[in-house]
Amino acid sequence: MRFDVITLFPDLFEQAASMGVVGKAIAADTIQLKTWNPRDFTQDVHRTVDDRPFGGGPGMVMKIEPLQKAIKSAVKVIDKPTKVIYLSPQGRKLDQQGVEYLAKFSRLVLLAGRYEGIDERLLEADIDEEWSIGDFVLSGGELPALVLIDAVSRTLPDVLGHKCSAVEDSFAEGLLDHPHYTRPDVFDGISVPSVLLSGDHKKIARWREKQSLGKTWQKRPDLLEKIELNEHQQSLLDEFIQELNN
Ligand code: 4GX
Repeated sequence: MRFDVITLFPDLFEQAASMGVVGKAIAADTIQLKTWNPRDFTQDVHRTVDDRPFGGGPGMVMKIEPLQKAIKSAVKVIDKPTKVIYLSPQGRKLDQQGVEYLAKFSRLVLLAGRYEGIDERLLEADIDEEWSIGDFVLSGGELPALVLIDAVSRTLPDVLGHKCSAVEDSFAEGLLDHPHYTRPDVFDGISVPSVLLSGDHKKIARWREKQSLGKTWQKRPDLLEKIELNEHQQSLLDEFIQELNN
């Protein structure tokens, strides 16, 4: 999977994308990341990328020409199924389902905007899809672009080992993860649930699934409304709720 990011802050991406799971995937060439600075596509001595809004008002708007040149240059480097994406609060809200949809493209071009936004004509002419990472306002699209890259990369077959795919499955099912513990087995007088020390892997898997259902029911009941629990899951959840009342 290849990401091309249009950004005034390429350094931010070099930094963030060198770390952790995404960094390793780039090192292994499972994903490729390239940045394109609209400033490099300007003609004037000041390398101007923003201008005052028509109609007046505070703030600046990103100029159309440097952005369009940057997008077109990025798009044409390789001939692969590509989506050009603009990160903005007006976009479709990103969730794991959206992440999996985006992961199906072999290449994404991400436009990370600054200032008050981009010229609307660029949106109409060159943007395929608009996505938001949540209902709040940031000072730029760079962090949303990094969020998207991280979340999409994690779903790719070779990025996480098989070990982690079970964890992934729990999210794919629309549930929260189960609780985690590590040593020491007693901390401040609080013990790790004994089942986790039992060595009985079937019992452990059952406990984790029950916790996953129970935590989702407690913390994010809205997620449960979106999915249909099977009979086994429903009885595990009933058991979780029953145990709370004991
Ligand atoms: N999820 N931002 C985009 C520029 C902007 C301003 C106004 C359109 C209209 C954001 C988010 C986000 C900050 C990125 C403003 N674009 N992006 N930027 N939330 O807040 O994706």
